[in-house]
This record gives sequence, C-alpha cells and structure tokens, in this order.
Amino acid sequence: MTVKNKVLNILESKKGKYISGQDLADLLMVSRTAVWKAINSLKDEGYPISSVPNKGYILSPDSDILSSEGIRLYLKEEFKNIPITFYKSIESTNSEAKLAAVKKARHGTVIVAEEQTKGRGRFGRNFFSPPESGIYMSIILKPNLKIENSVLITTAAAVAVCQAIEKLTNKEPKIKWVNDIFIDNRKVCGILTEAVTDFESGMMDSVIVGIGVNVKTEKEIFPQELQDTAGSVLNDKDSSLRNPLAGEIINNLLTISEKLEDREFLKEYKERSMILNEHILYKKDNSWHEGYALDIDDYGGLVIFTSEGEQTTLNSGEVSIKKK
Ligand code: BT5
Repeated sequence: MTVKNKVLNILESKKGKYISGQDLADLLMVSRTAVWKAINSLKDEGYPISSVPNKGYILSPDSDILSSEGIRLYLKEEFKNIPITFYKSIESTNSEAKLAAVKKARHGTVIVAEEQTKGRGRFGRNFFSPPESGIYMSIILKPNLKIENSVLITTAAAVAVCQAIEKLTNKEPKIKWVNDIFIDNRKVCGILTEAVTDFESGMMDSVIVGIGVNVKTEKEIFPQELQDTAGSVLNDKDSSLRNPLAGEIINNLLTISEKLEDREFLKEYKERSMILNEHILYKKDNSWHEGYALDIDDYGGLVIFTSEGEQTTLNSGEVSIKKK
C-alpha cells in the first residue's frame, strides 16, 4: 500500500476527527514530509481535508468520496485483503472485471468506479452511471458451480444488496425477479451477472457480479426516460453512505457465496420478492404473456402458472406486475 493510501486509510477511520502530522508520521513510520506530500496529493484528488495549526489534519465528516481504502475500512476481517481497484471513470466495471478474470484474478477481486461511461444492463441495454451519486462495482467470484447455477448467483447478489441497505438505512428494499431492487416502487439497483466458462468441464471458471446502485442520484439527473421508474436509496445528496454501503454489499456477497449450495438465501429472496403471488406479465419467445408468479425454484428460476393453466419456469427474462 502506498503512503497516500495508508494516510487515507487512517483519515477515513478517523473521519471528522483531527490527527497530527507527527502522529501520522509515527504511525506509518515515514517522514513528516512524506505525510505532507500524501495529504497534498489527496487534496488534489478532491478529498475534503483541512489542516489546522496545532490540531492537525481532518477529513470532513461529510466526505463521500468513493475509494478502495474507504471501502476496505468497512470490510470484515476475513475479507480485508481482497484486491480492490478503483477508477474515477471507466466504460464498464464488468468489462474490466472480465479482462481481469481472464488474467486469473482471484476470488473476491473488486473493480469499482465513480462513473461509468458505458455502464451495461442485460440484453445490451445501458445502465445510467453518473458520478458523485452511485456505486458501480463488479466482484469476481470463483464459485466452482455448473453454468446452470448462474441465476442463483444473481439472486444471492440481490439478497446481499438488500441486507446491506437494510442494515445501513431504514429502507425496505424489494426484489423484482430476477435482478432489480426497488424502493418505493422505483428501481434503485440493477445486477448483471456474467460468467467466464470452462467449456470442457461445463463449470464456471469465474462469475462477474456487476452491481449498480443509485445511492443519492437526484431525480433531475436521471434521463427523461428513467424519471418515472428510477429512484435512489437516499434522497439526501449530502449523505456519506457510499463507502460503507459498498463494503457491506461485498461482505454479504462474499459470505453468501461461501455457502451458495445450501440455498439458505433463497428464503430471504422470496421474502423480499415483489412479484410472488401476484398476477404478472412475462416475456417469453419475444412476446408478452399473462401469468401468476407461484414460486422461485432451487436454481433461482421463476415458477409461473400460465393463463392456459400450465406451470412453467423462467430462467431469465423480463417480468412486470400486471396493473390492477
Ligand atoms: C440491469 O440491467 O439493471 C443491470 C445493471 C448492472 C449495472 C452494473 S454497474 C457495475 C457493472 N458494470 C456494468 O457495466 N454493469 C454493472 P437490466 O435489467 O437490463 O436493466 C436495464 C434497464 O434499467 C435500462 O434499460 C433502463 O430502463 C433502466 N436503467 C438504466 N439505468 C438505470 C439506473 N441508473 N437506475 C434505474 N434504472 C436504470
């Protein structure tokens, strides 16, 4: 870790409290000049750090700058050393993570960005990813599962995000099968799971779980076509939730992924489902059909009772609740 990252680590952990340059230098076993250089470089990057004579340095309590060190602070002890790479701006963290996975990145590797210029949704759609408002990250998992289990990972990630939001806010997120998270009937998070497969064995070599959360995106910022459907976890543009929320999502996902096969999380998924026991519209073979959402099966598939009176299971696709 560079001196700059070490200084940031300490300032983040003491956010809103002073620490003297001498104490920083002693803690890190570097010179005061090295500390001073690191502080200046952090200030240049936009960190709201003030220096007050006789008191030292302080990172503003409102600081909400997303960073690898900021996130790492909130990781559980067993995950503290996962590789986290932060980008100020990137086309897509999932595309970057795919490249890293091919180069044998380890389980738990995280790619996170302040902004995406080509954020991706499913089926070639876009995910709007403006700066200073959301979390856009991809986590590489090595789950040792067959390819047919990939939906299971999306469902696990949805539970991980809901648990994190519930822990850190008073919100009650709901899941719209399979990959969307809603608060107050607005989409606040989308998940895109992509697998790098070993064709010989039929096993997933790596799975890239891409998670985009609108943490405090203001309504006016969303493009016109999303204004009626997209929302944010918080309505407070001054909140400083991004590092803790990202950390908690990673903690939950890595914990759940250790025991994916026991499928414990599916119970939680069902409890938070917006569509179970509802009349729905679902897309199959490129056209919309009516049905009733009965259950989520052991692979994360949606079990539907069709309007023709038959039972069928969807493993991917689109659903919406039928307006009464
Ligand atoms: C998703 O697809 O919702 C998956 C989004 C995954 C984004 C993450 S961010 C980190 C990682 N890197 C990436 O490049 N992607 C992942 P889908 O279910 O297909 O939904 C896409 C649709 O949601 C769009 O067609 C819009 O209608 C809507 N949408 C786009 N941006 C949105 C946003 N920020 N908030 C709410 N809805 C949005």
